[in-house]
This record gives sequence, C-alpha cells and structure tokens, in this order.
Amino acid sequence: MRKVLVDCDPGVDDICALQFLFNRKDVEVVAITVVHGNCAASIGAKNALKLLTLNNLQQEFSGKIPVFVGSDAVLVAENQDWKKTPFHGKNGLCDVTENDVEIDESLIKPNAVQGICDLSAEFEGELEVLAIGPLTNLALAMTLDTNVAKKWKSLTIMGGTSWGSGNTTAAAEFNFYHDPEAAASVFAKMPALLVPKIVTWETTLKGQFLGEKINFHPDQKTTKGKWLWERCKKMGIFSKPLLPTFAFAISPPPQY
Ligand SMILES: [Ca+2]
Repeated sequence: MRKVLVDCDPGVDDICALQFLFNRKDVEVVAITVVHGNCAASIGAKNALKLLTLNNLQQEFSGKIPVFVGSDAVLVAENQDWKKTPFHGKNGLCDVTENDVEIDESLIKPNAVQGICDLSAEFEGELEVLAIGPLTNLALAMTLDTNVAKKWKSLTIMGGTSWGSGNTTAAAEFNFYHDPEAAASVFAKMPALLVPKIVTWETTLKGQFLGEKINFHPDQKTTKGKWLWERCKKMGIFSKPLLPTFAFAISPPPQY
C-alpha cells in the first residue's frame, strides 16, 4: 500500500484529486495538509474535512485521515492579485452550498508544517508527498527540518510550466506564481538523491481524463455523489474532458 501525504488547497479540483485517491485501492492517504491557494487554508481545511466526513474517513473513524491547516501567507511578499477573483469562489467550492455537510471543525489539526515533519519521521522511507497547491508548507517544513525531504520516498509537484505557457498570467502557472519564493526554496533545498516529479501545466493539459474513463463519475443517488456532482458541475468539470489534477494524482496510472 502506497502511503501518500497530500499537500493541497481544496479547491474543487483538489477535492476531486482527493476523492480519486480515496477510491484507489493501492493508496493510503496518511494525511491532508492544507495550504493557502485557491482559498484560505482554513477554508480549504474545512473543505477537505467535508469530503472526509462524506467518506467516513475523518479522525473519529477507523481508516482515519488527519487534516492539518497550514500556512495562510506566502513566504516573502503578500500577493493580493489572486484574492480579487477567486477562481473557485469564496468558499473554494464555487460558492455552492447545497446539500452541505456538517463537520466537526475541532478535528482540524493546527500546524501542517510540523505535521509534515512528524509524519515524514513516522513513515521514513515510505512517504510519497503529493503537492498540488502552492509550495509554502513544503518550503517551511524543509526549513524547519532540513532533513525532512531525505525521508520521503518520492515527491510529486504540480506546478510551473514546461514552455512558459501559463494559466494565471500568460507565462505563469498558478501554484508557482502564487508563492514563487516557496517554489524556489523547495528546489534549492532538494536533497541530491530525491528527484521530484514535476507535473507542469502543459503536462496536466496533455494528461486529461474523462470521468467515466477513470471510474470517477459520482453516483448522484448518494449524499457524497450529489455533493461532489453539484460542485464539479458548477465548475464545469463534467462538461469538458478537463480533469488536469488527475494527471498527477493517478501517477503512475492505476490498473483499471
Ligand atoms: Ca490545487
């Protein structure tokens, strides 16, 4: 069973990536650490906990997955541009509130950065880190514990561009644009023997998947399916074959 820590900013697309990982039989999500990005980290943590609650995977149940709230500020200078037009709405879920789910917010753990360091020690040599938001939490973890990344089995990052074709400005991809100093810090501190897998924006676009092709089509008869469907539909995820998050979330591809 692969042990995966997901650092993310949910965000409808990250919610989809998390659900897809929950559906995989070869993956155990050991923790979700939340960073600012598509919304504030505190809001993203609530969104992650909502999805866990719908899956009965929150802390109080067996198979529990902890949610840690992390950094809500970029490393160096605050970039306010993204806050003006939040792509995923103010609540990170396209402002859809229908069939919302009750959560116990006390289950959200503080200090994602310490959480990353602690879990890296606990699962040393096994932990696969999947970073699908801005890299602030990772940069801070790699500063707090300069050996933390040496404990990871793998690191996959969604960010940056291959040929300068961006999705936020003409040349910049959102995750790196949102906290460029964090991205620079992560790469500067990368251990020599850890070769990260970088999934750039152009790569994610090439790795598009149709929901039905990857067994990801929420059953709208269930509470969870309805909840997912309404939020994905608002974002248009099911109206076009654009599920870029999955390009890395399923890497390497599962055997369906
Ligand atoms: Ca994201």
